[in-house]
Amino acid sequence: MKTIYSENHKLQHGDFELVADGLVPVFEMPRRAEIIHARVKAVHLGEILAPKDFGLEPIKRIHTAPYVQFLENAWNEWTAAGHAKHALPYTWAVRQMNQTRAPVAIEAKLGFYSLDAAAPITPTTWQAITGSVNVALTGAEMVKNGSSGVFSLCRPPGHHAAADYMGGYCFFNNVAVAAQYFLDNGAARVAILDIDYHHGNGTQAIFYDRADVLLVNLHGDPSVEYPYFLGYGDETGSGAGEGFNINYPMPHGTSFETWNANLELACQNLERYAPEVLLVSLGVDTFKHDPISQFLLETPDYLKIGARIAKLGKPTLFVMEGGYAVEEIGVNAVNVLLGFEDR
Ligand code: OKP
Ligand code: ZN
Repeated sequence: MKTIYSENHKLQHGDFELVADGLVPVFEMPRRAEIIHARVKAVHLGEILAPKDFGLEPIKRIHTAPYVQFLENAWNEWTAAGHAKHALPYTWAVRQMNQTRAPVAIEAKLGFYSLDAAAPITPTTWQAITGSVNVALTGAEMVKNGSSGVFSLCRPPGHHAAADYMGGYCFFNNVAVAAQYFLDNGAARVAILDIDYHHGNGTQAIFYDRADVLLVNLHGDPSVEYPYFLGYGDETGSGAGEGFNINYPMPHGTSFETWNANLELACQNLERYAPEVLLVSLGVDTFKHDPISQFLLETPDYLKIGARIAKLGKPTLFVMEGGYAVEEIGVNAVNVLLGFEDR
């Protein structure tokens, strides 16, 4: 299997994120992708290719123009306003606040275009996030042209980002942009399987009322787990999209046995939908030693996951999402790909 990788991911390196006990060093760090990259090489997974530049048009098929413009200009506006540290939001447009009139001040825009304070904007965030989308799109183009499986080693991740908000380390929704790319290039039925520990709220929000993308999500129960406000089992889609969103929330402490039973149900739903192409939001923060997560999967389990996905028999694009047990992230992520290839 070929891997798409860009060194540009290193241009996203936040200092701090806000957790219950205050500011701590970021979990979503460049070393994550470096370890995965090293593992891809160590097992000779296949050729490693640099991404092509697809420009902003495919991004704007998913994200609103004002949001894209906000991200492009945020750092300049932030420094022009006299700030020097990484930009983080601190005021949000909740419920009865005006959620349609974009504010002018950059400090306000940060809150208007975010769900939390876990997506720091740095001087080089823009290059990193456009690079990450290009990694996803380059993989998508190869799958479109006949590859049976490609690994887009995206960083930063994307599945918490919606059409017009960032959050949870995510800015552009790489997997959603790639899914739309397939639809815009001849596919009529696309499926996304999100196996990251956290619910992919951004991907769900983007496709919720659409029947051309089936989204299946396995994740921590949102009543007790980030992103908290989306990801329940009764969220099944709306309008034309009714039935095309399937959530499998699971409690803290979920074992592989239970998780895998839900993967089986997820795969049966994917088989019924019979997509032309499958995208996998590949997070390995389901690992039992993940520092911010509460499932109990072990390293060999990831081989079995890859093998089950391969059994679906669809051209498959793997898009990297989360995983914060940094030393083990390479073995765990690449095990999914090795399992897919029956190695
Ligand atoms: C991104 B992905 C933990 C705080 C959690 C954000 C988590 C984002 C996860 N103490 N904050 O889905 O892996
Ligand atoms: Zn996650």
